[in-house]
Formats: sequence, structure tokens, C-alpha cells
Amino acid sequence: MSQPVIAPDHIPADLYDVIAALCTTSIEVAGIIAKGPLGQSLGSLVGENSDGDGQKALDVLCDEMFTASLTRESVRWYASEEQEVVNLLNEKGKYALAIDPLDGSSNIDVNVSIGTIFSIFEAKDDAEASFLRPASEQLCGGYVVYGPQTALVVTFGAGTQMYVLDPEAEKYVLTNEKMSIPATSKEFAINASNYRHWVKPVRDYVDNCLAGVTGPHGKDYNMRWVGSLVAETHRILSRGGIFLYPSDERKGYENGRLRMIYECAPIAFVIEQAGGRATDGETPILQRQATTLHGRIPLVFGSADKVTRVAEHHNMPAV
Ligand code: AFP
Repeated sequence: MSQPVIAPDHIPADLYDVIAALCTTSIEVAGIIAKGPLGQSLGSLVGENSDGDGQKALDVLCDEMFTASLTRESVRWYASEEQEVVNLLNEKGKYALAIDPLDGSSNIDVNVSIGTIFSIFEAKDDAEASFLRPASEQLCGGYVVYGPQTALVVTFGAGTQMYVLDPEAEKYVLTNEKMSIPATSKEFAINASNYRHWVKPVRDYVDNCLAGVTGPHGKDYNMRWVGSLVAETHRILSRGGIFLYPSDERKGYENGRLRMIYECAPIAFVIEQAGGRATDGETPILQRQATTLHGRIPLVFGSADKVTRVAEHHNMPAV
């Protein structure tokens, strides 16, 4: 018998078929991305999603591909960053799956890592109520990063596992059964071009990083910003650090940029299960609950001590 697309060992039996479908589709997506300009036009703007974000051809194609494959599995409700409302896929399905089919699409044409992010809840009878609930109720959170290697990082609430795609065998192979975020790191990731728009606690934290050995952190830092959440998450899981996408004063950024359901909740689940922390600056993301399907929320995650330090800045009295 041929090997399955992913070994079942660390995957709850009831969820196995859904995860296998995600894996199979992600392998097709990886193949399309790897062909780049030799294949179809991926980075052309084809429309706007409900939030007014530009949709690239690959965003739409990936959404269609994941919809098609998950329709055959036990997914009742499918909520996609690319679609305004929740879709009914299989009315007998037990699960509600939220997905950002292709995150980081501004990086498609420049050959930089991009990804698929997903989150699974038990389905309720009501479509939206299946997703508008505490992030701690997720059964599974994960992402696929399409980079120099394609990798799947996933948690079911018992540690975070990493699998790397063997492109010749077309299988995901387990490479780390319990990821652990390094506690010490000198890297921070934030879009510093927004400095003037940030709230004071965020500015103070970054000022302290920039002050280096002479500042309160007592060490020199390095900054990284890919503009692709999965790539930053993968780096931080591998070698520690902190990521911040805070709220800021720009119109439309009052709650940051990243969506609670499609991005923040699954990334927070993966990070916390690897020993890190994920907050909105103060409150753990896993204690937060989305109030709208496409709602945004500030996101700070990474090595636990660093995220705690940001929270301390938020809790300092304003001067
Ligand atoms: P796109 O999918 O539109 O490229 O957005 C990517 C993203 O949601 C996330 O992956 C990045 O962390 C963030 O946006 C980048 O935001 P900036 O444009 O402010 O750098």
C-alpha cells in the first residue's frame, strides 16, 4: 500500500481526513507557486475581498482549491478570508474550518515565502457562531509555509509539530514532534515605517530595543520584517524573537491589520503550544473572541519573556 500524504501518528483520528485533504491541496499549491512565471499569472490583481483588500489571482485560485478538496471531507462550515460569508460545504460535517488560503500575497511575484493558515473548531448549528467563540476552543491551528522548503506546522493542543514536504515522494515527513521556541533571541519584527502612528507602549518597547546595550534591555537587537506572517512565524518558532502588529492611528488600523479568525487565533495556538506567548499587547489571544467574521485584532507573539515585556509596557501608567 502506498504511504499516506502524512502519517497519522500525531493527528486525532477524527480529524485525519481533513488534515490529509489540506496537505494534498497544499502540495498542489506548492507546485503552482514553485513554477512562478513559468506557470499561470499568479500575482495579477483580480478583485477585492469584503474588507477592500486587493485579491491576487493566486488568492482566489487557492480558495477554490481548498474549498473543492474540503467539500469531500467532514467540514460543515468553511470561512475564508477571501469570502464575505461562511459557506456550507458538507451538511453532515462535524467541523468548522477557517482559512487564509494564501497569506502574504504581496510577496507572490518577488519569490518570497508565503503560506496558508487554518483553524478548526467543532461545528455548531449556526454558521457564524461556529467561529465567533473563544480562540481557546480551537481543536487545531496551523499553517503551511511555501518557502525554500514547504513545511506544515500544526497543533492539536498537545504540542506543536513540524512536517517538511518531500516533493519527490509528495508526502509530509515529521521533522519535529515537539517544537520549542528558543527563549533567548535578539530579533524583533515590526513594520517600523508605522512608528509615528503607534501607541506609546509599542513605541517605548521598540525604543528600548533600538537603544541596544546602553538601553534597559542591555543588548543589541536586529530587526526583521518579511511582510508575510507565516514566514515571520516560522522564523520565530525556529530561532526565537518577537513579532508585533499593533493597533495604530491610521484609518482602518484601529485594531491592527491581522484578522482574528484567519490569522491571529491559529498562529497564537501554534505559538503557545510551542512554549511561546501570543497577546493583543496585554490579553492572551486565546482568551479573546472574534465578534465579526473578518474582525481584526492587534497581535504580539514570540518568545514568552519578550511578549511579557510588551504587556508590562502597556500596563505602565501613562506619563
Ligand atoms: P497580504 O496577504 O495582503 O500580502 O498581507 C500580508 C499580511 O496580512 C501579513 O502576512 C503580514 O504580516 C502583513 O500583512 C504585512 O503588513 P504590512 O503591509 O504593514 O507590512
